[in-house]
Amino acid sequence: MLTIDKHSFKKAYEKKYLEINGEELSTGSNYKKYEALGNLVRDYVAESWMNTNKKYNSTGEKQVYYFSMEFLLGRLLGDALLNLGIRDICNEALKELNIDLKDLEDLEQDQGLGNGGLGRLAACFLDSMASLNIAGHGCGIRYKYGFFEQKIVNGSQVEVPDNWLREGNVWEKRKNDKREIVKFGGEVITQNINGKIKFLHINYEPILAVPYDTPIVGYENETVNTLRLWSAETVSNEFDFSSFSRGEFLKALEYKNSVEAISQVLYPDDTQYEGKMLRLKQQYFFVSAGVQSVIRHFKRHGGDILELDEKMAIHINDTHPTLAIPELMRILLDEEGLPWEVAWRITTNTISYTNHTILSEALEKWPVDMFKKLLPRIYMIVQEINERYCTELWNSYIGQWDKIAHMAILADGQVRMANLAVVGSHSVNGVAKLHTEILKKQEMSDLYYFYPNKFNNKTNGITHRRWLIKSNKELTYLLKETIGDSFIKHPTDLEKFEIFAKNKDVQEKLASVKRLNKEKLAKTIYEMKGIKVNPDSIFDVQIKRIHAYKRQILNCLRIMHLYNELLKDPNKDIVPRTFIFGGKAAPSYYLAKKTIELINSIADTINNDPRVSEKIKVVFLDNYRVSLAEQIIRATDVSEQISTTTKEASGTSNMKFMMNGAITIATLDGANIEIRDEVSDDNIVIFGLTSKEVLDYYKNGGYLSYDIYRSDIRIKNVIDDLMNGKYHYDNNRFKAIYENLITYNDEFFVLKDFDDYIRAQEKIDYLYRDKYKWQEMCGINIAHSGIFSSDRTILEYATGIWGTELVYKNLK
Ligand code: 26V
Repeated sequence: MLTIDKHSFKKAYEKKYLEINGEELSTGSNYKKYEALGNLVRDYVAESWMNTNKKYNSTGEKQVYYFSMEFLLGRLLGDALLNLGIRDICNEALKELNIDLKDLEDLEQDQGLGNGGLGRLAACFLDSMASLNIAGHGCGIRYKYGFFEQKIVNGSQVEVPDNWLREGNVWEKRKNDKREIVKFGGEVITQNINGKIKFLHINYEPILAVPYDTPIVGYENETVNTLRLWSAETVSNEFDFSSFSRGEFLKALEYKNSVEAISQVLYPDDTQYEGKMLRLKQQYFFVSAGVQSVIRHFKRHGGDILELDEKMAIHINDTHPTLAIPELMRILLDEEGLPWEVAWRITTNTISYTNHTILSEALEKWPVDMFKKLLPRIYMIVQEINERYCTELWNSYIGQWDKIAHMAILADGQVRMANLAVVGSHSVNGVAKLHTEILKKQEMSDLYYFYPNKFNNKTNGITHRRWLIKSNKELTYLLKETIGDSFIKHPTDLEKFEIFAKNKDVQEKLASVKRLNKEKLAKTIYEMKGIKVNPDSIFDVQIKRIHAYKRQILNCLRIMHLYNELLKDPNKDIVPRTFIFGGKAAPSYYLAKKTIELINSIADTINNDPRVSEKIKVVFLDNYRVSLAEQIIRATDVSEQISTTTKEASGTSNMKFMMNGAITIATLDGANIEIRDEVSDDNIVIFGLTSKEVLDYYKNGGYLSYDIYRSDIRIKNVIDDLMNGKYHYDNNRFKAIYENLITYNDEFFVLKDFDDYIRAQEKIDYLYRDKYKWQEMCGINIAHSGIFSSDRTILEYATGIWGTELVYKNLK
C-alpha cells in the first residue's frame, strides 16, 4: 500500500500537470487534468511494477499466462486508485484544487477490447490474480478499434467505430525491445542435418509484433502484474522501400495497411462463427508472439526448457488461442530440438483450456486449405498430433469409425479447434456446474469418456473490488459500518451481513442506499434519453448482449402483456416499474437488431401513453459498456436472468447484481443454479423449463409453439400486436420476430415459458410491496455473494489447474 499524504499528493499532482502541459493547472481542461492524474498514478505504480518483475525473476516462481483474444477492462483510473489505497487521499487533494475526481474519472475512455462475458471474465481474473499475489499475466491483441460504439437512430442500432486510442492511453507502455517476428505463408522444406530431419520454413511473410504493457495493480499488496497486448506492424516499420523507391507509393501503403489490419479491429460477432482469414491471422499473430516471448523470457532468466511446464502455465480462454498448442510444439521441436514425445509432454502439461459456450454455431472450425496456406508448419504439426491421437482412438475403439471421425481434430476438410484444445491440454473446464455437466454428458461426451480426468468445473466469478467497492461506495460504506471491513480481503465474510438482514434499522439503510443509486441512475437516464423515470418504481433490468437465447423477446412480450392489462383495467393495482434494457447486437445478427427495434418501439409507445405512463416506463440505454454497467447494476431492484435453460454457460452479471442487493428472476440455467443454492428458493424467483425438459424437447421434439399461440389468448394478443401496427406504423417491422416465434417454432421456448414467467413477475410485484421483507431478501443476497468473487474462482484455478504456489502475504 502506497503511503502518501494529502499535501504531498497535491504537490505531486500540480508538478505532474505542469510537466505534461507546460501550463498552470487552473487554466487547463478537465481532460488534461485527467491525463495528468493518470500519469501520476502510473508513476506511483512503476516502482512496484519493477519490483514485482524483479521478484518473479529472482524467485523463479511459476508464472501463469492467460491467453485471451479479449480483455474487457473498462476504465482503469478508479481501479488503480482503489488498489493502491489512495482513493480517499486523491479525492480530498483534488477537492482542495476545486476538482471533482468523479468528473475526471468520467473522461476516461472505456478499454472495450471484448464482446461480453468472456472478455470481462478475463479482466476480473487479472484483477484477482494480482490481488492474490499470483504471478498471472494477460496476453492478447491491442486492437486499434475496440468493440463498436452503439448509437440508436430511429430506434435501430447504428455501429460507429470505437477509436479508443484517439487521445492516447496513459496506462500502456510500448516495449520496442520486446518485439517478436510472426511468420505467415511460405513453404516448409526438410533438410537432413547429421542424420536428423530438420524443418525449415522459407519464403514466409514476416510480421512484426510489438507489445504494449499495461500494469495490473493488486489490491494493497504491492503486486503489479502485466497485461501484454500485441500490435502488428511491418518489419521495416516503414513503407515497402523497394516499391516506394520505384514510385509505387500506393502499393507500399497498401502493404502497410494490410499488415496493420491484423490488430485493427475486434470481431464483434460472438454467436455465429465465420471462417475469416483475418481472424485466423489475428489468432496466430498474438499466440505466436506471446509464446515466443514467454519462452525467450524464461530462457533469458536461466530456465531449463525441460522444466518449462513446472515453471509456467498457459491458459487458453476458449478455443481462440488454441494455436498456442502447435506453436509451443513448433518451438520445442524445431527451435529447441526436443523429441516429439518430450515436447508433447511439456506442451500438454503447460496448457489448460476453458470452454465458454455450448452453442454449436460458435464452435471454431477452420477450413484446412486456408489453414495450411497461412500456417504451413503449424498445419504439419496439427496433422501429426491428429495422427497420433487417432491411432490411440483406433486402439481403443476398434472399428467404430463414426465415433473416431467425430472425435478427430482433422475431418471434413476442417480443423476443429475445440478437439485440438482438449487433446493438447491437461485440463478442460466449464464455467458453471450445469455447463460442465452438459459438456461432459452431451457436447463433449466422447472426449470426456476418453479423457475423464481432464474435465472439471470452475464456476465463474467477478471481482468484488470493481463491482462492489469501487462502483457502489454507499453500499460498501454500509457494509463496513455493519460488519467491519474484513470482507474486502475475504469476500465470503460478507456472510456476516446475514444476521443484519432482518434488522429493521439496517433494512432502512439498505433501502436508502438503493434509493440514492436509483436517483443517480434516473438522472443519467434523463440526460441520455430525456425520459423521466420514478425512483420509487421497481428498476427491472436486463443488460447483456442481445441474443435469441438470452430471450430479451420474452421480456418484451410480458411488458406488452402488462400494457394490455393496464389498458383493459387502468386501475389495475401494480407496483410501478421501470424496465431498463441495454446491450449490443452483432452487426450481422438480424433478429438481434430487430429485438432492439422492438424494445425501442415498445418504449416509444408506452412512454408516450398518458394512460399508463405513471405506472410503467421502458428505457433502452445506448452503448452498453463496463462503465455504464457499473452505474446500472448498483441501482437495480430486479435482475433478469431469463435465458433458455442449458444455453447460458454461466452468466456473470447475475453475480454482480446479487452482490449489489438485487433480487434475481431466473431460469435454472448457468450459475443461476449456484446462486439459488446459495440464497435458497426463498430469496430468488425461479421459473421456466428445467434443463432435463429442454434437452428432452431438443432430442425428441414434441414442442409446437403454434399450439400455445392458439390456446393462450394473452399470448395470441401480444403476438398479434407485433404485426398490427400497435407498436410501429410499419406492420412488417417485426415480422422476423413473429416468424421466429410462430413459423419457425420458437427455438428458445419463449412461448412455452411465458405463463410461468408472468406468474414469477407477479410474485416479484407481491414481494416488493413488503418493504422490509424485500430488503431482507436483498441483504441475504449480498451476504451470500462472496463466494462469487473471482478471488474464489482464481484460487480454484491456481490450486486445481495451474499448480501455482499461493503466497498468502497480505491476505490476512
Ligand atoms: C465466440 C466467438 C465465436 C465466433 C467468432 C467470434 C467469437 C467471439 C467471442 C466468442 C465468445 C462467446 C462465448 C462467451 O462469451 N461466452 C460467455 O462466457 C461467459 C464467461 O464464461 C459466460 O458467463 C457466458 O454465459 C457465456 O455466454
